[in-house]
Amino acid sequence: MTTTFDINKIRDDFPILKQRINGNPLVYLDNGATSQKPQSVIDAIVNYYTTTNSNVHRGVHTMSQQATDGYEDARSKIRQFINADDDKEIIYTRNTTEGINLVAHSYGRQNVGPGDDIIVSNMEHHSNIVPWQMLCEEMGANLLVVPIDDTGELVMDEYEKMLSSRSKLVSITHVSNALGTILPAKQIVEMAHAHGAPVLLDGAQAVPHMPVDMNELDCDFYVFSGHKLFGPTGIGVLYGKKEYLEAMPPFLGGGEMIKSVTFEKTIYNDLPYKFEGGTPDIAGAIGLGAAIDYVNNLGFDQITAHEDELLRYGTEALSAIESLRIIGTAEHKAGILSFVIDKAHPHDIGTILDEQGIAVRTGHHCAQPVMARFQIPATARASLAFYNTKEDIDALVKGIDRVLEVFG
Ligand code: C6P
Repeated sequence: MTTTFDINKIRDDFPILKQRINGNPLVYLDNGATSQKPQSVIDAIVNYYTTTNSNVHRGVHTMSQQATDGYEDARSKIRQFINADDDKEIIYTRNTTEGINLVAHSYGRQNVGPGDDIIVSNMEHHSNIVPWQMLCEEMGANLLVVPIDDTGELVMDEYEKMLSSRSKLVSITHVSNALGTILPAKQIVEMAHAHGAPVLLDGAQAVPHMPVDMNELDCDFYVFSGHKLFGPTGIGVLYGKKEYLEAMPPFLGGGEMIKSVTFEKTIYNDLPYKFEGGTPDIAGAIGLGAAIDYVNNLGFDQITAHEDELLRYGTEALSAIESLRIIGTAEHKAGILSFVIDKAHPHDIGTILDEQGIAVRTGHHCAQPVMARFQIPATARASLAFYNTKEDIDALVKGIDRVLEVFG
């Protein structure tokens, strides 16, 4: 069942949005960094700690079983949310970063050798660069970087040229956090598969904005963070195709990821627990499940329609400001408006906006190679969520007017 898209009612579900910051109503446009949480997510976490808190998969007592049920129900919700085939393919992690590191450490060390290639793009977050650099250094492999054009699109011809029998993994973002570009993920996967290379998609900035479907994309790994999807911090997801996960060695050794231990030999647990060593973030998983319920209830038809309209409105408004330049003008974009202004450093833009209660992110957005590509030190970035409004964009434009008054 999908509810009607009543923006005032939706905003009422997010208590933090009622705050005043520096004497002004909060205008929260930093959703790319982390999103706000609806009351239902906060309640799910409070309820868990108030009524159920126990360790999972360990006890026969009632609360332990209830905690296990909540934790595993959330896994099923995640599986349905991304249309994966099996709960075993859903591994809980702390965040996107940990998911990528898990694959680099486990799949990478097992499959990548001297002279092999790992392919990333010029618009990756540092989380999708550094683990591969570390792996390549250790294994004597090469990190190949697909270039991007002036609008922030991937140069597909160059990508095609890089693929070969040496390609051991393609690891590319689904949506760029610094530019907003939505990449042609399905095509990227098909092209890699034609050369026998598996693909990891970094979905950190995709899952809050659009439906993602593992069967449709046919990627081999997909990673995202709960906190950008209106869930809590400290919980993330690695999806992996069963045949890959089955063949991969564990990442962290310890409790939960074993079937039996002697000093002579340890038998590892089945999926997904093989990759979930130690006590997990149970409350985080349950909170993420509640966030997915919330998003499902709104439905992506309504979410993407609303955000597309906001993006169009914001792009038009910012483009009308003469000394402002939008960085990232790809045809298909998620709700991200990165910009620079002549004479005003992004940090000063962010500070002046903050004085007016407007939260944006400024800096390199953990994507320094993107900044290098566009020969800029940083940008100011307004990133949208479904609870944003045209009034938020109007406030941003008014805030930028103030920046222009100061830096004229
Ligand atoms: N980007 C931003 O402000 P973690 O920190 O592990 O939850 O997510 C890392 C990450 C990976 N990939 C992409 C595309 C991302 O956008 C992020 C996080 C935030 O853009 C914080 S740096």
